[in-house]
Amino acid sequence: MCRNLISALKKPKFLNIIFIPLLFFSVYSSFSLGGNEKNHVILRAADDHELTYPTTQGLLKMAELIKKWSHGRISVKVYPSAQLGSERETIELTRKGIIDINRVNINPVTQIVPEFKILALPYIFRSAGHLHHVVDGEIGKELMEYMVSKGLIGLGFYDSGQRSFYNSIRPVRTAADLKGLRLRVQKAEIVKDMVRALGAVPIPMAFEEVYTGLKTGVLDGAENNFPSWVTKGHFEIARFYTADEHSRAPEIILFSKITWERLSVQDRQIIRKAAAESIPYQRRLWSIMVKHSIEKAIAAGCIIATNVDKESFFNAMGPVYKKHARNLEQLAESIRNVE
Ligand code: GTR
Repeated sequence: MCRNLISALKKPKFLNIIFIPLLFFSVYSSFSLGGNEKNHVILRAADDHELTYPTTQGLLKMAELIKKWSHGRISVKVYPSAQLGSERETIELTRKGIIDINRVNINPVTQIVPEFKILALPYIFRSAGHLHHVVDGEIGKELMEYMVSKGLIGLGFYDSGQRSFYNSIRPVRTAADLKGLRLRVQKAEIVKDMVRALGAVPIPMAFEEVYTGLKTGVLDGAENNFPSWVTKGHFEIARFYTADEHSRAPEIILFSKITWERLSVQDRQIIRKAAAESIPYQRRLWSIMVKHSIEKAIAAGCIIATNVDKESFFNAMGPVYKKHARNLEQLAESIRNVE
């Protein structure tokens, strides 16, 4: 396990010196059962955004409610800013029970639970309301079930708005304008294939490395929602944002199945309820953050193209649907039928 953990944490070496002992300490300090500490549970939660970002704030709200409802017996320590590793790595650490709670985007989850590709398909959702009805309803529940055999429990979906392209080279209005641009993608085949289908060059890279990639010119651009574009500083370099809104891939709160099975039924209920309560809270913060991010980018002189030929983007997605939605036709049909 030690070797796996070390290779999973591909962070600067000095950070490994800090975090590996910290993670091991945390594992052994959880579920301490002796003396006055009887039944005291400490859970570690990961997020790759900073503390003020709506997703991390959602986890903090969850932590607060868990503490309150367990009368201080369960503590959740939130590690923001990818301190416990980059997104793909933290998913593995969650499956291994080293991280207990993990807020991630569903795109990298598709590598482990292919059914989640249905939520990552370009232009599958008509609106934020449509997405909410799907993920908060029966389809969302069904999808969570596919995760259990992969060592993950899903506690709910947070908002992530719409992902669109941005770059430092030129304004982009149609799919053809993207041709040849080197664009960073998350570590997920479906996103890679989408960028390829648009005639651009996909470059898989951890979120934390994108700023440097843009700055050094290794990347011409990337794709993300307004808040990520702004909070990570990408807007300072990649100033042309194209509101093509190709994806509404939401965020998800994952819980480690290994940890889950060590908890009592009552504690599981507390955690589920706290996660559920944190969702409307996160979504409220999210809409405020989107508005502020757009204002900040405009004030900084960025160009946001809203008169985008979305049809040209959608029309290029045939190969993505053909490859990734092949076994998911029924699920796609059910999604289309949701109001
Ligand atoms: C953001 C998401 C992050 C991460 C990032 C990325 O929208 O909130 O967790 O997935 O995108 O592109 O890597």
